[in-house]
Amino acid sequence: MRLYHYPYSDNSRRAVMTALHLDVPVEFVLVDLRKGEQNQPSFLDLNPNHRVPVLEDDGFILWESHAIMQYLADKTPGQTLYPTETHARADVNRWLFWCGGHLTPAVGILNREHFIKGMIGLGGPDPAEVKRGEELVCEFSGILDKHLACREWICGSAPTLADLSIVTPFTGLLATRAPEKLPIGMFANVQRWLARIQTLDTWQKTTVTLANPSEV
Ligand SMILES: N[C@@H](CCC(=O)N[C@@H](CS)C(=O)NCC(=O)O)C(=O)O
Repeated sequence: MRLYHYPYSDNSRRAVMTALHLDVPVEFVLVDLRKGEQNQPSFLDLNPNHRVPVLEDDGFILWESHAIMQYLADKTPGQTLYPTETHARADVNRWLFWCGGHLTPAVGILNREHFIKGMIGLGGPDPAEVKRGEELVCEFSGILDKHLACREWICGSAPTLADLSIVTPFTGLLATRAPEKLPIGMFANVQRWLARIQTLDTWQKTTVTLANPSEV
């Protein structure tokens, strides 16, 4: 199995963390987004969306980070990250969709305004967009904070794919380079949960790659 990724990509990181946590034998293939390698024809054959992560398993190609996480778990006998009981699995799925549909795009607005625009020569942050991004991040973080008031992990007493997914927008580019621009400091339960995630082996292994975020 091959997992195409970029170490500074939040979307890649959740797939990489899942592979490491499950101990799936995966060859990690770097796609350097700074060099535009995602736009090379050979990569576009794998993912016409020009995005990482992508998984290749014996000729089967899968893109979309959450689909990759689910696939890796389903291929791993005895795993506990992705429960098989119907309600428990639906609960995890709910948070994966929430992350992809709400939280990640909200943090994405702030990433774009504070970093990406500057990197690609589109000028400085637009205050109206920054305000919109901050409001959305606060709204969704508030929902998660309330949910975590009586839980150690998002779906109960043990980590699941939901935790490995949701942690990545909270700890990506913005949080690494300018934590003060990510308005989540006031959410105590989220902060405690983030501290808990940072004790996971898989977290530590993938954090090494964020050692020099100025190179992103
Ligand atoms: N919904 C996709 C999003 C993937 C995505 O946006 N990846 C970014 C890096 S975080 C990327 O590869 N961007 C390169 C580009 O847009 O050219 C997923 O969850 O896998």
